[in-house]
Amino acid sequence: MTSSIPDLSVIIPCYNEEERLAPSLDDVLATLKDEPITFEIVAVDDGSDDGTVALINQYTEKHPHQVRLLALGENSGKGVAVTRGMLEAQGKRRLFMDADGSVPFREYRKLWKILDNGEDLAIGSRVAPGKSELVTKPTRRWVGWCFRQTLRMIGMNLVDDSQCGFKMFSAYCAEEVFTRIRSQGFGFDLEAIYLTRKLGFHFFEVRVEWHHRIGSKVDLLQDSIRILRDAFLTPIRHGRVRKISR
Ligand SMILES: Nc1nc2c(ncn2[C@@H]2O[C@H](COP(=O)(O)OP(=O)(O)O)[C@@H](O)[C@H]2O)c(=O)[nH]1
Ligand SMILES: [Mg+2]
Repeated sequence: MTSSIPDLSVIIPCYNEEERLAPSLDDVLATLKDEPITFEIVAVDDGSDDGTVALINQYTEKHPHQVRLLALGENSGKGVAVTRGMLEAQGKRRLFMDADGSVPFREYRKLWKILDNGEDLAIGSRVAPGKSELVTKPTRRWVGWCFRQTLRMIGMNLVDDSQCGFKMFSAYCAEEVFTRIRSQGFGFDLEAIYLTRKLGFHFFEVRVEWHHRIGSKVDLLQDSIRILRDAFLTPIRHGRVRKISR
């Protein structure tokens, strides 16, 4: 890193990711090595009880200027992990991504361009007509359908794909949004988009390449219900939030 404020921070929430994290970190480091930007990677350990911390430590030793570990100590949920990482990060732009590397990191360039165009938040989206492996399983399709209908009913259908773990914020937007986040689990994505809009920032959704990875720890039914509960509470929790005048 040449300047103390990196151009880009990459935040990776990690909960028991000893199996899936290394290829993702390698992908980020290899992609950014040849790009004309400075960067930092903030790996947030969410109280893992496997070898995740030891693995991250190997990377911090090998890449002390690029990789750092933020250890939460106890498992607190993805929302808490991303929030802490976003606020700990220093970068002018801050991207969070899942540890499983479902989105090839080179896709960050698409999000980067959107921020170049003056948006404050770029949202990676998996929505592709008839092409996702997820839509083949009937239970997932059914839960997904109920999930979307419920969001529509409560007016929280803000984007086509709120749950894809690949989003880039400007530092200003990240700080205003993540200091207000209340959802501890997977509901934080929707809450972040809601807050972005309510604070008067602008966002844009862009299709990114996405590959199904085994080892997901998401409980489809239970986590969908938790996300819907947070989605329902979000407008109540943030009723008083007003547009920031810029
Ligand atoms: N399941 C789960 N994931 C967490 C937690 N905290 C952080 N994460 C991270 O959230 C990301 C998404 O998890 P993943 O299992 O890939 O979800 P999926 O791709 O949506 O099925 C990964 O980087 C996890 O390591 C947590 O408490 N539970
Ligand atoms: Mg995943």
